[in-house]
Amino acid sequence: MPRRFFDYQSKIYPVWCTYCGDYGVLTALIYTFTRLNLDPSRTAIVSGIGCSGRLPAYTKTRGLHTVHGRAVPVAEGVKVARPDWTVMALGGDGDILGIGGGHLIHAARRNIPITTIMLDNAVYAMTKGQASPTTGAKETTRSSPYGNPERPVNPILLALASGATFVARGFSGRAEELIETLKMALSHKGFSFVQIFSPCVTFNPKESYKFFSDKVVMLTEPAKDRLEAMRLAIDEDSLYLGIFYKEDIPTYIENLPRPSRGVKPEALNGLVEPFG
Ligand SMILES: Cc1ncc(C[n+]2csc(CCOP(=O)(O)OP(=O)(O)O)c2C)c(N)n1
Ligand code: SF4
Repeated sequence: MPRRFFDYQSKIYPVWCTYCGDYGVLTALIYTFTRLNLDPSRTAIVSGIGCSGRLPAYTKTRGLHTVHGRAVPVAEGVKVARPDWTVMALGGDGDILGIGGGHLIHAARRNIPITTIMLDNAVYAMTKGQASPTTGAKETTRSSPYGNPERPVNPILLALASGATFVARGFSGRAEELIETLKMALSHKGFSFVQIFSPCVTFNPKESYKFFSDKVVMLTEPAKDRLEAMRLAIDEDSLYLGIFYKEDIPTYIENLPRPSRGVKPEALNGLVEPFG
């Protein structure tokens, strides 16, 4: 029997501020699960720490609220142990690009078959609004009252340069498009990365729903190649939504060597004395 919205929604009421963008992401994600009719017991959301990191508690899928910056490697472990599950790593821009930035690059280049969902509000919201890796240059935040001296990371460009085989962007204020994007990301056979603009109405009121609504442009199809996708990612006039790039190549799990009878001594190349 097809599953419904309430089959995926937990009874825990979110503690996010009223109008937080994360509500839109939660709702879109649950609709995505419904449309894909995913089995909640074979679906896992692994989160880091932050306002966004609370999301798994609000769903009935399997969930792990891990530590700051470690959603991606824990999700990789879950996927390797349970290759038949749909596994997501989910966190904020601080979590996925700051403390966890190294993990993103390596999961992408290895083509680990998980979906990384980054809820981007351009601040460290849970710790009360410090500048994060996606805070714009010169923007004022609680930790940069005279303007941010750093330049931001471009998450789409980083994911593309790291070799991600599915790279997309959504906006929590454009629910239908976000559901379609998440559906494609969760159906992708390799590593997928989705950046979602998710406004923090409390600590970053400037990047509001209106700010994004005025700037976003929906892509009609993915770019022909990685380079064209990179050009779209650096376009400063339009913030593109949808799938920037998609490529079907073997995943890390498919590429794992499977020796039929253990390691052959000659494969050790004299480095280690074979046992026995
Ligand atoms: C190792 C470690 N360093 C720092 C913290 C403090 N901390 C908790 S949440 C957070 C910021 C989260 O920001 P982000 O990942 O962008 O998520 P958001 O709250 O914006 O959703 C930080 C720095 C922590 N919990 N663990
Ligand atoms: S502080 Fe910002 S990100 Fe956190 S719940 Fe409130 S609006 Fe959402």
